[in-house]
Amino acid sequence: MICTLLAIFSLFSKAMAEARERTFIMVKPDGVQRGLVGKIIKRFEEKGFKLVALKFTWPSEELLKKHYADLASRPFFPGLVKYMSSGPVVPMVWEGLNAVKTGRVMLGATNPADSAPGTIRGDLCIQVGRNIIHGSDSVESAQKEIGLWFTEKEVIGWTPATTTWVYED
Ligand code: DAT
Ligand code: MG
Repeated sequence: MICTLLAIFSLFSKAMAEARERTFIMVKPDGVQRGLVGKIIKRFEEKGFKLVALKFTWPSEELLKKHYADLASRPFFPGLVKYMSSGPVVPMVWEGLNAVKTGRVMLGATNPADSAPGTIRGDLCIQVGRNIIHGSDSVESAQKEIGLWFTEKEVIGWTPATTTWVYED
């Protein structure tokens, strides 16, 4: 009996944890300059994901070098850091079931020339060096990126009134 209850509880808490997956999404300087912030936020809101953190900030080269540390040896790295630090950006954290993977699908391929129509990059940009949006590529990188851009207090846990209309019981 206790075992059954524990099993049900663990399945329930696993489902809850999955629904609370978080991804780091950022409108890049070209997205901000081109007035696409509202349009991009709207896509994530309309999907049903929950906004848990957002800011408007002009990032330092130091922060961007940490954010893109994995790409430090790539030939495009200096240009990437220069572009990303060229103006304000809008970093955000979105939460929901499969937020990381679905977020990447919503962004489209890294190079907009290969991004499917209907994706953010596929619809709104043309070149890889001006691809308007960043999204975490794994749950681990999301955790690292959220920690780089936000303090714990800046990430807000809350329950939208729509939750039971977005998720099955
Ligand atoms: P993504 O942003 O889809 O996760 P990534 O992590 O491989 O792609 O690269 C980070 C960013 O670096 C990418 O959004 C745009 C830039 N970039 C990647 N490959 C590039 C290339 N071949 N030339 C110029 N910029 C590139
Ligand atoms: Mg990446």
